[in-house]
Amino acid sequence: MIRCYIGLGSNQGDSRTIIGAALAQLGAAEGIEVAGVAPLYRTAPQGYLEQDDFINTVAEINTTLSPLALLAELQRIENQLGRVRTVRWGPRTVDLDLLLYGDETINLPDLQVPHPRMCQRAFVMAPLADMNPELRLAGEPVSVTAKRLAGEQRIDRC
Ligand code: GSY
Repeated sequence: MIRCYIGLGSNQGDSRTIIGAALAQLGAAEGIEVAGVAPLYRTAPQGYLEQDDFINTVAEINTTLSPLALLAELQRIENQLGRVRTVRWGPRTVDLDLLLYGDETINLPDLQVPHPRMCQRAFVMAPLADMNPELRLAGEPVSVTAKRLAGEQRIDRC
């Protein structure tokens, strides 16, 4: 079993229900066990600012799937929950990002792990720090990164 972290976000539709449905589908998938889920956060949009707030969280999973098989499963769940890929940084029903796959580094055209922008995103680092504050990324514990980033983006537990 490989321990992985998945970032979940939604800012279209009933985001809390949609994230709940995504977590239920993750837990029901062959080769995936959900080991824990961080609290939900309401977060200001980052990147493209002219859109609604997001609901974000992070799930810890254990999986027997390969990285690409796990990515395919995440995309299947996104599609099943109605995700349509239109504006690159725009609103979305649900986004499931593979953040970490064990301690592997993966550089494929369709999959970069660790997720290349995760350490700049308070909406990822805060829930990740709730799950595993001592985890070290980019040379520091994620709890330290999360505290620093919290001053740069509005994020509230909800
Ligand atoms: O994959 C990230 C999607 N996304 C988000 C998000 O999930 N939350 C916030 N707050 N801003 C975002 N901008 C993008 S793109």
